[in-house]
Amino acid sequence: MRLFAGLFLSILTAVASTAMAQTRLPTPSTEQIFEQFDEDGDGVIDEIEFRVNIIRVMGLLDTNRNGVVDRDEVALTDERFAQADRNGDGKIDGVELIETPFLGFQAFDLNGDGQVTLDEFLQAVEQLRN
Ligand SMILES: [Ca+2]
Ligand SMILES: [Ca+2]
Ligand SMILES: [Ca+2]
Repeated sequence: MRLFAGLFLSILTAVASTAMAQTRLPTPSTEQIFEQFDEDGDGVIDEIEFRVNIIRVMGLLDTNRNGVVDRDEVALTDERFAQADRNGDGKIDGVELIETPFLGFQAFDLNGDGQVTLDEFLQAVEQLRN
């Protein structure tokens, strides 16, 4: 479970810094990140909202603005990076990021009903941190 924690925490940090810029709160909680993902504010994250935010986060990680996450743009071991970089071209593109097992929608929608609740989000993040 620890394999993608580095990538996920990079993403949380990236989302968090966006939230901080908007709200000036010192350290966004997981609940605040959930609210950031819940675009329409209906209290659940659907798959579209999830993907939109993962792609948005990818834009934040992509510091040299070449449209993909390069090896030096994310804190991952070689082994972890290789698992995310499925076609082995040394870059993580949007499709690869969305399909990364630990970052995919299915990893968060624990009961498989097509919506991620705050409880599910908190549980999934907790699992990533263990
Ligand atoms: Ca929503
Ligand atoms: Ca790739
Ligand atoms: Ca669910």
